[in-house]
Amino acid sequence: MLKRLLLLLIFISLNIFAGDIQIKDAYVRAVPPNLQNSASFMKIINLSDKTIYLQSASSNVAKNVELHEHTMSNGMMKMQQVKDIKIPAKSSVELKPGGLHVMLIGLNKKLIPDEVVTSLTLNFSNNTSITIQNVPIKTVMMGMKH
Ligand SMILES: [Cu+2]
Repeated sequence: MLKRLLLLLIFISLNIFAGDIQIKDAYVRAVPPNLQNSASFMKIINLSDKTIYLQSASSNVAKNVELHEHTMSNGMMKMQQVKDIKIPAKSSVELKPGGLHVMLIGLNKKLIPDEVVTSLTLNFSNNTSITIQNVPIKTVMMGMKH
């Protein structure tokens, strides 16, 4: 098993630095209490000169966390799991409603606007794990269909 460098960082000013990776403006979508799933969005910046992949994620608010993308097929928005999310060298990727997202499946906490998800961990291919604490929960109007 690969040894992962676990970095616990306090979420100050919505920006997190962990060596080669910067996470910006992370948030989780608020959902009505009857919904089992939600998603998290953010901007991931790769400051290094090597390609880095986001490979998996986990959170204390969901049983399973998957990496997903949305695609259009026959005019319908469809969602599917992806193996990883590529962040090219010296570049960034935006996870946003209607696009790539971190899918939270089997919620064990109500996701109420203006509250926070206390912990969301992202595992990257360069053996770095970043735990974002106190991720804000926000109302997102678009892309509710899952
Ligand atoms: Cu999804």
